[in-house]
Amino acid sequence: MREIRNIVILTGAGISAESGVATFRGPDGLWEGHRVEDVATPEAFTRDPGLVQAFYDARRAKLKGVEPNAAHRALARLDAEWPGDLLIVTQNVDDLHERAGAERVLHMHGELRSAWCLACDGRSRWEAPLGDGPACPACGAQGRMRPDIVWFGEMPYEMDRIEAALVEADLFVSIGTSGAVYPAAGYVQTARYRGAQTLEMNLEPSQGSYFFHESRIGRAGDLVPAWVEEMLG
Ligand code: BV8
Repeated sequence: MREIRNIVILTGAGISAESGVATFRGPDGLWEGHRVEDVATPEAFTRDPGLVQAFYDARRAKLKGVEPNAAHRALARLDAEWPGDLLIVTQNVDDLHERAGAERVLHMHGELRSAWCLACDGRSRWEAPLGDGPACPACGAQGRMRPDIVWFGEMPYEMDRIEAALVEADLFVSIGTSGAVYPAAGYVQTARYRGAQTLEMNLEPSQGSYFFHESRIGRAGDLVPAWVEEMLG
């Protein structure tokens, strides 16, 4: 087994579950009776912008009431102390990795705390609701802001940067994701094909469990700090 220098960590909703953030496909996975696939699409936004804005306004507001958990804090410690390359690629749109202190974080599906103006294409840090059609801080256009979130059918952010990190990875770790959504669910295969060791930590085997050399089943709050201890010990 080659020496581990470069690490890519993919995180999903399961890493934020113990912070009280709802996952997508578990028992708490519906929002007001809607499946994510039905509201997280450009078509839904065109058809019923008020519903989609309300979905994201509610989740953005909830961010103020949740805190990073032990798994976020452990990854932040690894980020700070790991001597080689490290990249946390998160599917999550919350800010809990950053609030735990992690710096090398890439939000491939966007962020709740960012708004995207369709008039000027500008992105702005955003805390308030978008449903009441606020003006864009950059261009002043009224009611043209959408959540800066990658919806189904839209291109995830920074795909080239992610692919480059996967190609160089000696270790690929997947934490708290069901492996249901592409292209993220295919990253383990890319990394493994290039010779990386692959580890998944999840409450249950993910849909891609077969592709991992090792699978640790349990809560991220327990498994991730123990794993970071192993890596830094
Ligand atoms: C795209 C933002 C074209 C919204 C989201 C085949 C190939 C390529 C694409 C497709 C394909 N087939 C279908 C597609 C299209 C589609 C797709 O994958 N559909 C699925 C439903 C089949 N993909 C897309 O549209 C993507 N774009 O393909 O563009 C393209 C393709 C390739 C190259 C270039 C261009 C865009 C997908 C992004 C959609 N947006 N989010 C929002 O957040 O509101 S996806 C949404 O699902 C979230 O981002 C979420 O992060 C993501 C994945 O869900 P998970 O994070 O895994 O959460 P989930 O609830 O499913 O699982 C949680 C897990 O945690 C569970 O396993 C549970 O057991 C575990 N857990 C729970 N508690 C704990 C725990 N684990 C540990 N500890 C705990 N305490």
